[in-house]
Amino acid sequence: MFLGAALAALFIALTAGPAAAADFPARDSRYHSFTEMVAEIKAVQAANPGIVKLFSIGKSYQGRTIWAAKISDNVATDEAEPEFLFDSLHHAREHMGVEQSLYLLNTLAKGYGSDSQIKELVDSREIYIIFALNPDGFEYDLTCGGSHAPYCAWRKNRQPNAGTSAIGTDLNRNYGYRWACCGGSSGSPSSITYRGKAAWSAPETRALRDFVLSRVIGGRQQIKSHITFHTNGKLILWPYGYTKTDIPADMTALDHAAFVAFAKGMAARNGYEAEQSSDLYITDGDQIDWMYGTQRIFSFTWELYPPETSTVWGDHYPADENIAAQTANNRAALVYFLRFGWCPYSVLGRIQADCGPLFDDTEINRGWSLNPDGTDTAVATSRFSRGDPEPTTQNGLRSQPDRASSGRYAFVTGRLAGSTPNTNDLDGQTTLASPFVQLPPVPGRLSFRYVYSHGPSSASDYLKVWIEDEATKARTLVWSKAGTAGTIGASWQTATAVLTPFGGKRVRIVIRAVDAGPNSLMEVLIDDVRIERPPA
Ligand code: BZS
Ligand code: CA
Ligand code: ZN
Ligand code: CA
Ligand code: CA
Repeated sequence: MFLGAALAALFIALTAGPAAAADFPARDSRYHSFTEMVAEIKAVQAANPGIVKLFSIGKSYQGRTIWAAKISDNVATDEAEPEFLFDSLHHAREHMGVEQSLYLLNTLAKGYGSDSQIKELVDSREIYIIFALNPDGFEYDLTCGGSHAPYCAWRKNRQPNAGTSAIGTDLNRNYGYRWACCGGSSGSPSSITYRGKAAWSAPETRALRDFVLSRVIGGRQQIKSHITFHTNGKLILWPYGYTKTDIPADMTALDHAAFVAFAKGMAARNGYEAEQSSDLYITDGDQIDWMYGTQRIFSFTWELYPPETSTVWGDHYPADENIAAQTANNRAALVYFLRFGWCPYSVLGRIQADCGPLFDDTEINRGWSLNPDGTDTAVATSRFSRGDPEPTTQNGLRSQPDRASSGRYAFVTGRLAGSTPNTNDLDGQTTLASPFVQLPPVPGRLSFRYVYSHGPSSASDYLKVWIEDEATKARTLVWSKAGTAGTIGASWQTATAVLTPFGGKRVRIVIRAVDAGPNSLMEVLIDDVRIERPPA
């Protein structure tokens, strides 16, 4: 009996891990199986240890490793370089994506010693590739019988679902941004677009999420641009998938313009078609919606070769003779993406204004601190908060605008509508501080958008902006505006200040509003804070 129990335990130990490796049939042997993929990336690392470092972002449901590589100079060190993310194989049957990721790895690693453009990209950026987000599906897809054996045309992961024999979650419907919102996924476990029982119910999406969140440093997301490789249709898709609206409230007009221009720039280089992802069909809980919606990463889905065919087999199993030409066809578009993706606003010709050391449209939390000195006297409801300003009118005059300067959010005092003291009105002092930012030797200007409205006031009311030197803690006043006797209505204005005295320093921006004078309504809003690049 003990022996029986021990044998049973041994049997469980031996069978609990991933099943034996599956492979492509001889006619498609140029495709990499999961095992061959792992061997290939290990060989590339071994041949290029100075610039390629493999790591794992976590495990699949069945316990397989989700492999990733970092490619950069000084690869073991986290340098202050813009970061890029690529991933492939959310969907098991989309094997060309793995080939595209391996092509990219090889292009960067092999080109480093011989191609000056590749060397420059690798030296100045930190590039991450996640090769197969869905390794369980990868293996399973090569294990079916029937007329297309060994292919299964499997899409989802291999996670069981309670109360049914139907297996798997569509990983590209399981992300936690507007999950299940809009009819772009299925609640039925037997569907190929089953979204899972909750957002992030799949270990594979959690692993990707946790890796991306680990790249938020000092409140700022280091990954600037991202491509997820899918098949098929030869398309470049930008967010959102959840809505057909071109510029919904959770996208700024500027970001939309950058998405369109950047996608078209890539498409011009590989002959794909660029469009909003919902132009294909509505999806919810998909990856790029989460990447942009919560992280403001310029995130694209590439639908690789082949073009749309009439069958699932034609769509997903092009002969392996196509791999070399079709992955190489994307070289120029990938180089372009790596060149401009550190700041896609540069594609719009906005490099000076929008690609400096700091650009914050306040649509997500980018690491500002409230009350940094602990000296603020305004109560919580009256202080600055980041949110959607509610319109307020007092004595026929608009005191708080109903719109942020960009997108839907701004920093706003007493955010809610109304003029109740200490609730909607600022009373006392409230202070915001940006994260610390390294300025170049010759910095561009500080610019920001603001509203400063008030009833009859005096110079003891003010809005002031300082630059604080991290090393000395010294604060220098660079801009200020004081209250006046008249009544001033709300309108968005642009302010600028010269930063040349702070060249080469690590600094932060400190913004303070004080309502200490006559007890009348005072409102302050701040949006679109930029430390620009100097004019070229
Ligand atoms: C695919 C198609 C893909 C999907 C399309 C899509 C991706 C739409 C991202 C929107 C956003 O499976 O390759 O259905 O996931
Ligand atoms: Ca580096
Ligand atoms: Zn896909
Ligand atoms: Ca804004
Ligand atoms: Ca207010």
